[in-house]
Amino acid sequence: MRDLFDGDIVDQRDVQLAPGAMLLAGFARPLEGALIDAVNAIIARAPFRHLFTPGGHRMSVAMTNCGRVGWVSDRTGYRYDPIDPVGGHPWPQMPAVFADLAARAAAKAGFADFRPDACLINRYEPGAKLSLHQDKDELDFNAPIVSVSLGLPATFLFGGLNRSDKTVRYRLIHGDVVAWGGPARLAYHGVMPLAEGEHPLLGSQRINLTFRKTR
Ligand code: MD3
Ligand code: FE
Repeated sequence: MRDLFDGDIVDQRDVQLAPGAMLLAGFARPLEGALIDAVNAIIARAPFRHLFTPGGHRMSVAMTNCGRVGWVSDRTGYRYDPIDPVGGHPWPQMPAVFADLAARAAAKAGFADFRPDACLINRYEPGAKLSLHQDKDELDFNAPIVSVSLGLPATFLFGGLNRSDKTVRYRLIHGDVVAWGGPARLAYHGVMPLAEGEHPLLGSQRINLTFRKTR
């Protein structure tokens, strides 16, 4: 992330949540239709599924992926896998609209040349949550993770480098994009149980895209 120079225009919907964590509020809004169409094409071939943790717990968030590899969890552990274990075939390709959005958002947040090779797609229905965790299954922690929120709003928890560090809560709404890099890259984070609601485009759900460079 670079410092500002004299003459730079500052978008006031861009907010640094923490060092390395830049919220681009509403950045994905202009693409909402194309993004939802792309998600629907992906889930026709790689449906949402509830993964099990290595500890044997069924996750309340349903997941799928697109890109060269996808994040999977089962009794043997977590990994990035080129094959969707449900269908036994490669994950759907990452649509250009996804890759372009992720790269533009990362650049705007100060992370040049972000080329993700995986996109994990999370679906929250009311009550679904994601417990506090770190994203550390990727090999390159120099690259940021870019997240895109669609549908119902969520309360996101952002902590520190230790699980016991205090957490701050942020509301993430439809169209919000966040780039998480630098000192934020290995911060603990999670999502509070999704509240009931009805979104005009997505109904009673929240969909979150996370773009990752895994190697
Ligand atoms: C901060 N997803 O998929 S997105 C995940 O809303 C995940 O579905 C949440 O955590 C969701 O792993 C949060 C925001 C996010 C994503 C990755 C991060 C925040 C992050 C990685 C490091 C630090
Ligand atoms: Fe995460």
